[in-house]
Amino acid sequence: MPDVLDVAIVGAGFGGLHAIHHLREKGYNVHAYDAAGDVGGTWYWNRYPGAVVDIESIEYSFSFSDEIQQEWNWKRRYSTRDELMEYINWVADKLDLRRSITFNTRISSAVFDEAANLWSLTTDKGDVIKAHYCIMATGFLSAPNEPRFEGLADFKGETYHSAKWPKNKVDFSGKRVGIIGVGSSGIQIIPIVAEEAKHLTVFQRTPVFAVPLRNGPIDEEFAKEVKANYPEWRRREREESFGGWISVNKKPVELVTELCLESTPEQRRALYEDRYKNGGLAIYNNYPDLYTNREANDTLVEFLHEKIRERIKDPELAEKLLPRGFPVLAKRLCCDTNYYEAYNRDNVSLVDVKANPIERFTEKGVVVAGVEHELDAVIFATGFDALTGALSRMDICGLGGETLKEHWAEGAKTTLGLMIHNFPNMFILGGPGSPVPLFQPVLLGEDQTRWIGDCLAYMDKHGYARIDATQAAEEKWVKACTDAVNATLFPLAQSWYMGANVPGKTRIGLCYFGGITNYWAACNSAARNGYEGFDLSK
Ligand code: NA7
Repeated sequence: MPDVLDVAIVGAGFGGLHAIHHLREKGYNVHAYDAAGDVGGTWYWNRYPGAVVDIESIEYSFSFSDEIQQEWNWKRRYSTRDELMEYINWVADKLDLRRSITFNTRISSAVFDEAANLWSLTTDKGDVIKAHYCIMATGFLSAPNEPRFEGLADFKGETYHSAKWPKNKVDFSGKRVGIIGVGSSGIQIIPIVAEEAKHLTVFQRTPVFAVPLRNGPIDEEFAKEVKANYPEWRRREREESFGGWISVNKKPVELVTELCLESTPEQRRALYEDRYKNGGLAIYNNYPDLYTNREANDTLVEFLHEKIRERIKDPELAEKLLPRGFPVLAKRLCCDTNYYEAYNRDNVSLVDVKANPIERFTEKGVVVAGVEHELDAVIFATGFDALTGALSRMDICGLGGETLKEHWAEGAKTTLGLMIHNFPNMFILGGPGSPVPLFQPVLLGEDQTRWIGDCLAYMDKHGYARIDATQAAEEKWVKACTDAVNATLFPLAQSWYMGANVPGKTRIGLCYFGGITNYWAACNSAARNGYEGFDLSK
């Protein structure tokens, strides 16, 4: 390896792997670092029982190589974590990516050397890596959220976090298990652990909207058809979709342009049933006013309440599981396999920790409302310090000694979700200010990397050594993000999209909610105009 890399990449998940390949192909000297023992990013760590992706396999996959798209055959309609890991490993081998990655190595700090225009990255082993550019492919759902519960250290039972699950199978049989958290991870874990544990106690703060995933073996005819038309599918995912996926009931669907409030109840019902029949995230492909108008949104709330009630035998319990008081889709929709049905079992009970938050842990269990729930094991499915956590937990220091923590003290700020003012030559994939939570992250990562690759080529061509987002451009982008989110119903929910799930985190629209087309129009226009909004210097 050279003394100074062209590009250091932090992270070897989907984004980092594609970045290695793309930039290597462009002739750059690239090396990536990952704290994990292997490729996979967040999928490497999220080994919890039931882990599965909520976007159809045929869409949640790399698009940059037709050879890869054609050669790989998906087994499941939605890939389990294990199948995704097989795929990611296969891609890494096929493209010989591992020679450009150092595993088991966490980057603990990154400091910009202003005189030399170089990033110095220090690893947890004390090694220092120097690079002209640095790409943070650190993932938007990778830094676990681990709430500090009083007395947790006294608890004598086992503890697990969904995002740091052990490699060996955990055996819950005969045990009294508690689970805190009913987001996507919790609702995937619950039905499986319920079958194994002696008793499962679910500590629920906010009930979620969950719809059936309807997973199963992939329909091979459908997969063949998509493969035969991949360029058009990918184009439409990128240009004519809500979230980067277009498959609904095995057909590529158009964006809905009619408004909910201008449709008849019968038309609405037909659309909702159609999306529900597909399962998974198809519901996002819906009336546009569901995202902006509470009255419209309520029609879908009502529809989903009805569907949830049908799945739970005890009507009183069903009421406790119904999400209320915030718009549907404003928090990430959850996709489940037998989640609500798990509550029909005798060995599953629900404890509301909204009205009465968890008081403390004891040696034996968890105390809520003065009642001690004795447990042998507790699963924390408490999510992530999303979008910012992976970066703000690293010591990153830019121009004039400013740290990223200082820069983001009042909330994350970026330009186009790609760069941060005062942190030159550092790019982010799927970071705050990007559309990542609302757009298929694999495709977004590919496209952002292409933008970065083009930018590096431009810098080389013109002899520039430093690129930094201007303060004005950053303020403009933060305003664009704020205006876009405020035009929607998203701020009405306490979600990780808004930074509301981590105590003490600034509540701000953490991503760009203005739509993928507008996002790329802004990024491409900046590039076309000689990287307008960025200071380039020699
Ligand atoms: P989520 O969706 O953020 O869910 C975390 C869950 O943990 C959620 O139910 C939280 O309740 C709950 N939580 C967090 N802290 C506490 C405390 N202190 N007490 C009780 N309950 C708590 O994370 P996931 O890992 O499930 O999913 C993240 C994304 O991964 C998902 O959106 C998909 O995109 C894939 P809350 O809702 O905050 O009241």
